[in-house]
Amino acid sequence: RNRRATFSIGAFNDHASINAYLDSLASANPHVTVHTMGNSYEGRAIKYVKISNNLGVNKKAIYADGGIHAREWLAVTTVLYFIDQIANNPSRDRTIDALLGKFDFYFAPVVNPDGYEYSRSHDRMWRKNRRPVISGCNGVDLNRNFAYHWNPDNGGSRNPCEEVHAGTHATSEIETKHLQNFLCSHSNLIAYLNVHTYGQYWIYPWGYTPILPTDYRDLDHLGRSAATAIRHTHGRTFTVGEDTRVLYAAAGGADDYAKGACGVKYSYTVELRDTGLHGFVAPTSYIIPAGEETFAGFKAFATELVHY
Ligand code: ING
Ligand code: ZN
Repeated sequence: RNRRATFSIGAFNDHASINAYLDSLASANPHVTVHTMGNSYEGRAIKYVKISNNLGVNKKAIYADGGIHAREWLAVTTVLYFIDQIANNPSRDRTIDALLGKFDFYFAPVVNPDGYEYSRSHDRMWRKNRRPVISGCNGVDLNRNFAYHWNPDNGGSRNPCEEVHAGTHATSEIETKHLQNFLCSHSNLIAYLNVHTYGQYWIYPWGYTPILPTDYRDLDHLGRSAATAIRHTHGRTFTVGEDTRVLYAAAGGADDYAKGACGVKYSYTVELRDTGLHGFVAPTSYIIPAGEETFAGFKAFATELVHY
């Protein structure tokens, strides 16, 4: 049976189909390799792809991931859209060829696969991973569990029954550990997008403090390049600024860790469409336009990044 038959770029696919798609892409395309960060608590492989034209040495790399929060399905489809565009370049876009001359790309569409599958099969609004923490309450909010200024009392919770439970200590979760290892072990990473829904924001550290990073002007400038390109695609407005200032304070997030602990300079949290009409429950009709606008933002961002 052709396993790819169950996967569609315009649908919300299950985790097994997504992993099978990544494998099939890698076997069909010499520019794509598939790797595993490690397994989730329930034993699912957290896969990522590397897309490279295999030319040049010591290229800088850009990494994006989705699905850190279980219910944010549009983040998963959007990262898959990026993978399809860069690996297959279906519209023969010269910008993509140019970017592959400058960067290597890494993408992990589902970094919380246990939560994602639970959201698909049991509770559409699930956010956390699925590890049993205490009797009757499962899950840690992975985006409160990272080991940079981790603090459950700053935008998280010590209560395992709450949606933003930060864990009993930093990096208590295996999924966090794999992601931290990935981020800090790829020393050529210059940019990271931690993709979420919803709200239409392109925001940067810090999440743990309202004090701006010393290089915030650089992050702001590149975020604005992305937001402008997004607006020119389907007219949506994305707000650019610091996590704490434009959204809310939250310690232990992936963007803070990538920048603060691993030195990934251009680290962002991207909140996709919309602004609340459908919220987390994005309709299937959003998948392609959200992919188009966010990828336009991504291309503008990466093109500008070449000059930095
Ligand atoms: N939003 C992010 C969250 O984890 C965020 C926003 C990230 C705020 C990092 C501060 C720091 O709450 C969603 N939708 O999950
Ligand atoms: Zn989220």
